[in-house]
Amino acid sequence: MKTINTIFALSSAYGKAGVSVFRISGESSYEILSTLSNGKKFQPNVMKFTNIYHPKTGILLDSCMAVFFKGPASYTGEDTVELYTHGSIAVIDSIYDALSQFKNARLAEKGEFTKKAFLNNKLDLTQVEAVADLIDAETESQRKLALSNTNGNASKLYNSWRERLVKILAWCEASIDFSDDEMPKDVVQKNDKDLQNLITEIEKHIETANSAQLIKQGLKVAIIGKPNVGKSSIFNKIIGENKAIVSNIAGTTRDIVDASLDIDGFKVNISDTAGLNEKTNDRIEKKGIKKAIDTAKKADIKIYMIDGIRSFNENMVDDDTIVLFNKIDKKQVANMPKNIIPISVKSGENWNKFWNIFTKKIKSKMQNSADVTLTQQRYKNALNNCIEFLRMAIKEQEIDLKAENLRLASDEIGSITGKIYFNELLDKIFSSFCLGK
Ligand SMILES: Nc1nc2c(ncn2[C@@H]2O[C@H](COP(=O)(O)OP(=O)(O)O)[C@@H](O)[C@H]2O)c(=O)[nH]1
Ligand SMILES: [Mg+2]
Repeated sequence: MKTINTIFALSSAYGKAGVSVFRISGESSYEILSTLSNGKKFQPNVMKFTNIYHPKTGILLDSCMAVFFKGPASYTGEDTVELYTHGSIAVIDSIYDALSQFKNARLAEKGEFTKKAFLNNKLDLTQVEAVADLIDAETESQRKLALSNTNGNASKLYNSWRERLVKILAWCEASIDFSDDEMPKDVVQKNDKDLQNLITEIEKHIETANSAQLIKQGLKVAIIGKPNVGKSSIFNKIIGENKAIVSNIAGTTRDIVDASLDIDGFKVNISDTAGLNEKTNDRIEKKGIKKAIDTAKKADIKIYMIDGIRSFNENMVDDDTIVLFNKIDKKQVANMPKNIIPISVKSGENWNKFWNIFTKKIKSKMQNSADVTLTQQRYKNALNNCIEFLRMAIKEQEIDLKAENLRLASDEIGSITGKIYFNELLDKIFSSFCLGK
């Protein structure tokens, strides 16, 4: 049986919209477009207005714009058609029905268009994963991070490392075949030095892995302090809605209240916590306090709030803590310590001062997202393995074992871009895609 390799899917979201986009990719895509449009002719890359008719009943389904891309000059590398229809559920359903009539085409699997692009060498795996990240991007920094790798920044870096390794490997293999007199002097020492330099570069690169995690998953901010100081009030003010209950009854906030928001293009996960009330005997409140302490430990930035100097606890403060003295509309404090910002959440006094310090701290935690290429945990694992093999290669005296370790090291880097790939890995990567991409 011949496998059907022409695929189709709705590439935009299913639902009511101005326009919906269908993609068809594979050798039969032009023929399908021609049939749907009653024999109209299409030039590659030229968008044309056309009516679309049902291939069985001949009923007019929609008037739309259509474009044909001749492979390999297309996203997938194959002949591809895109239809820009009216974005109505009825139109979408009718076009799905029309496309299903063709025996030489089938519905695409998740991520299959991008998988074709990978298999046809239009994209490598770092670009494929960046496409998925770009589709998921919610903030400006996530967009920049993903776009940088979509454009091949990770590919360039990892390919250049792999090429360096392959060159050294070539020297090793040459010295297996040739006698010492035929080889340039000091070649082994020079190569070992190059390998050591590469290890240092890779190690430095691995240090940026946390930046990508912070950009993708969001920076964690915890608001902590004694009961009734105004933690829930500032939490609500930061997120711009009344999500946490504010009251003058101590112990009102007992569980963690979380919210995610976009601050100056960065994803920030902020948590309001239960007041740290050492005196309580309430079992539930005690549990809440334990959770508050755990949340503070995991936070990248802490906002520690007080409303009296006497209750100020130095031990709560580290480099990542912003200390706020709240309620200055009620009481002013003379000789406020320098590292404490006086504020009134209620009246808004000094709000801008706090906000500037807060956003500066957020930015200082984030590397420029366009410079980070280590965006996936699997790159980090592969690079750590690569370093192990490089260390073994340097130590190894036997030249053929040295070569073998270099080969393994270069395969680890190759697995990042997909120069060496395994079906399992591909299935895992493409299964996270949406339909039509
Ligand atoms: N005067 C004054 N009262 C405030 C201010 N911020 C919060 N409060 C009040 O302090 C009480 C406790 O606030 P809340 O946000 O629930 O404190 P939390 O227990 O730390 O979460 C409430 O009655 C708030 O209205 C402020 O800046 N000035
Ligand atoms: Mg509270």
